Amino acid sequence: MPVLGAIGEPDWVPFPPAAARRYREVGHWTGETFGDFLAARAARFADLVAVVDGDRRWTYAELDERATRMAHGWRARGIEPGDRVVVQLPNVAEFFTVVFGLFRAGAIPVFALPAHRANEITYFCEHTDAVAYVIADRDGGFDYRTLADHVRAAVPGLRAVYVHGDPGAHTSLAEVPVDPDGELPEPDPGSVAFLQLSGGSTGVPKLIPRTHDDYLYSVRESAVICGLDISSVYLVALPVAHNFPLSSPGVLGALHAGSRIVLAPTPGPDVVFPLIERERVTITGVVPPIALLWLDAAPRHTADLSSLRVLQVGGAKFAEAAARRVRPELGCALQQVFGMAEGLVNYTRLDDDEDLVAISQGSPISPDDELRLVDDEDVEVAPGEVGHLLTRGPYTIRGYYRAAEHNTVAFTDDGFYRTGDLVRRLPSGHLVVEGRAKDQINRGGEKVAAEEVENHLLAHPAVHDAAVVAVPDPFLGERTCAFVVPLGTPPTGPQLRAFLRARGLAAYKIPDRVEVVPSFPHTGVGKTSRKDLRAQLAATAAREE
Ligand code: AMP
Ligand code: DBH
Repeated sequence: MPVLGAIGEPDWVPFPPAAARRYREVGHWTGETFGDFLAARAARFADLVAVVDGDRRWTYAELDERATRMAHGWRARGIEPGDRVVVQLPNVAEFFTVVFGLFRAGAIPVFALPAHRANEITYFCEHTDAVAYVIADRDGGFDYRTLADHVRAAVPGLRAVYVHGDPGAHTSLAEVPVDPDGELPEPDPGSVAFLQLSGGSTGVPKLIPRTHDDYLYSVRESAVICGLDISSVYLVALPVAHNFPLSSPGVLGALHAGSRIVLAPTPGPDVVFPLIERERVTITGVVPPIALLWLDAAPRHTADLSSLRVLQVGGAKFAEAAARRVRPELGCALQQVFGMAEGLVNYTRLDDDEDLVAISQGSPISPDDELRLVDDEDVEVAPGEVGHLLTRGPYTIRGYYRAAEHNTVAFTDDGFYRTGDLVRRLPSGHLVVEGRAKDQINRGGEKVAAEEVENHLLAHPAVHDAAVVAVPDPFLGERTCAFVVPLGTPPTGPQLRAFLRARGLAAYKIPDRVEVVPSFPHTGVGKTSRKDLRAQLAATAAREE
């Protein structure tokens, strides 16, 4: 049943009863909660190593015990079932004890990313009426306690800030765990387990309510699709709370399969490559800009990467030109992952042929994922044509958290989520992402897909990365601007244009403007932020006026 929030609207949109019944009947939803999930894994894999963080190695049994002590600690500190707690931790082992402790206390973690600042965190705390906020003292040169001071002053409802490390004026996380005393609550598996975030390409991220039942289904299936077992070692290079490293198959898939999780503090090759060698890592997942860094760093590194079997790349379109470099240059298979925190996740399969893996973003997890490819009028497009992707299924939300108004535009009346992605479907059922609807550039009526032009630019030997965005234009409506990060000697605009023409690109797709920059702005998880690139162009335009 919907839980009523302060504003009188239901907090979230549950699955319709008939759909929920069916997902249970066919066995997608098993009725397991996250608290039970960890207990079951610990019973099965007790003495195997679950988590490696620097020199610390926790077995499954130890992780389970620590989570239980943390759960009792949260209860002792007045955290009630259903309370929201904003968690913003770097890649440290405590992420697991905090989050599983909250699950077992019946509380609802809100998964912030380390890159979020006052604007986002204040919003998460206010919008969810969070009672507590969990941080690390410092990370990546940033002091989160100062951020917490700011957030506490702005959000009176926030009762406490728990700090991993030196707490300063706040409370030490190390003081929370206590010996078990009394019963822990038993949440309904059909209820909201946590709030995940959407990347928020415009404005602040939206909050995504995921249930125990729906999320654990996607985790179990992902572990199978990605071939995880007790011999697998999954390295977390992206921020662990992001949906991709959390669940596709991510750390939860690794726990499901009895695999070992290795936490990397940062994704750069100088940190990650030696870790891959030391821990004999078999699989990891990154966003395209990081994959490019690894590809370019591999030849000058001596670390032994031979244990790596699968490099997953997802979060944004991985250009075909880059995809084809993975096996020859890193010596492992590529798996493309096209997912969203709202639900639907697609994978190329480990036995797909190399061409399919290079050009497609995979096919859905579940036979019950319903996909519709439609035109601007919501009419289904012909097979093979590009359309807006709408989806509904056993692990895709039916509405954002406390967002009744926005939900009327983000979902269809019959519950399909409007992904905002433009895709086409190959006869094999694999999807090819052609871009986000709002990233398409409309140059006087001629549509330019940013990804297509970027793919051609990436083929130039002096181009490390490329991003094409729209610039407002009084005559054409929009023109194209190609931002380029050079590799070695920077190429010039005329050189790049000549290169694209030589590759047979249509004249209207040749970038009107080329900007060579040292690096791109990134989103919280490390995707190239086209929003920020557009903002940079707008700021320069304003200065020039
Ligand atoms: P979010 O809503 O923040 O979870 O981001 C999900 C969005 O990231 C998707 O709707 C896509 O636009 C994009 N995305 C994720 N994976 C891929 C991929 N492999 N290729 C292209 N776009 C992707
Ligand atoms: O970008 C994403 O949000 C994403 C990418 C790959 C995701 O949520 C996922 C896999 O689960």
